[in-house]
Amino acid sequence: AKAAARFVWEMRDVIKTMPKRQQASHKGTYGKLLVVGGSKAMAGAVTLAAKAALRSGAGLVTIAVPETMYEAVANRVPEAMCRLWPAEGGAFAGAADWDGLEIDAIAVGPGMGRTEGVRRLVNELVRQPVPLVIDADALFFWGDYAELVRERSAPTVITPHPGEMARLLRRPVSEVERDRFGVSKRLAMEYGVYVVLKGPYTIVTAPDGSQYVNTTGNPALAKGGSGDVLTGIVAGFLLQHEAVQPAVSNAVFVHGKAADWLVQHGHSSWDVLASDVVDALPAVLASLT
Ligand code: NPW
Ligand code: AMP
Ligand code: MG
Repeated sequence: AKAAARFVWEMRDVIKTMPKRQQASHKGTYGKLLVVGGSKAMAGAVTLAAKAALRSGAGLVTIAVPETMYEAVANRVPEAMCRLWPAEGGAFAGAADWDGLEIDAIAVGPGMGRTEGVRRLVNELVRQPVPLVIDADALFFWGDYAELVRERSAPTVITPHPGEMARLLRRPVSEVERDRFGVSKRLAMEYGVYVVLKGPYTIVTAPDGSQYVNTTGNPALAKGGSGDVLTGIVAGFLLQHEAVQPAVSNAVFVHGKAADWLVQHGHSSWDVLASDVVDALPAVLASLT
């Protein structure tokens, strides 16, 4: 068997691959992102993801949420535009809802819940010919659409934590944690996806099986909302990078680095909130220019 190509993705790799913002550019240059998620019980996740994407340089962000959340979301992220998707088992009225919407990438999952409506919506979004980040509750329906993912020609990135990875593979968490490299690689190669297996030393695996280990981040991130922020950064970077693996690895690096910066600047690893991680992105990104 061929030796596994494994790398540590370091600061110098990030600096080398971060795309510079061009003088001759406008918001469209940096991509139009659709962030799909949200439910009554989890209103924050989708706004965290959208804010993180905007803070990461996305040019235009549209948040798609169920109708019941429209006010909350629209008021919380004034920079983002807003669309609706029918929730709680309602039929998916895709064409009508996305009328006139131009998108360059989609991030789906944060705070979505696991209703029948979500299942249908996710299956619909997987068919869109743009780069796609699948996270959180959208991963719950993996079995439904995995074959569709295999046939996608635009890049697909999935961002499971070990619990989500275990559910997706129908294996115990202990088995995932015992062989983080192996399970990531098999999944990435089988479905042609970029796999971000989260946790300390997050592993990014490309569809060719090459693997990139992240060294930033700390237990301050072990709090609700952290993953939702990562999803936004990944999507934001995907829009701006030429190549997918550096986009994803840079996102994971910057996300962890923001948490590291916080504990070095007046925060403890107890108090950090996911919103603080978003708020620390400016300091981290400024250090990369
Ligand atoms: P446990 O509890 O540790 O024993 P789920 P989720 C297990 C939204 N959120 N890391 C774990 O076992 C998300 O966006 C909304 C993590 C448990 O059995 C999703 O839409 C927020 N878990 C939704 O909540 C803030 C691990 O996996 C299961 C693990 C559900 O997402 C919070 C958890 O996975 C949240 O982000 C590990 N290393 N190892 C908001 N403010 O709106 C084992 N597990 O059931 O998919 O739940 O991650 O909370
Ligand atoms: P989620 O479980 O989806 O909210 O994602 C959690 C995020 O926080 C992932 O990016 C994890 O890699 C990160 N994270 C959680 N716990 C730790 C930890 N102890 N050390 C480093 N990163 C962590
Ligand atoms: Mg999560």
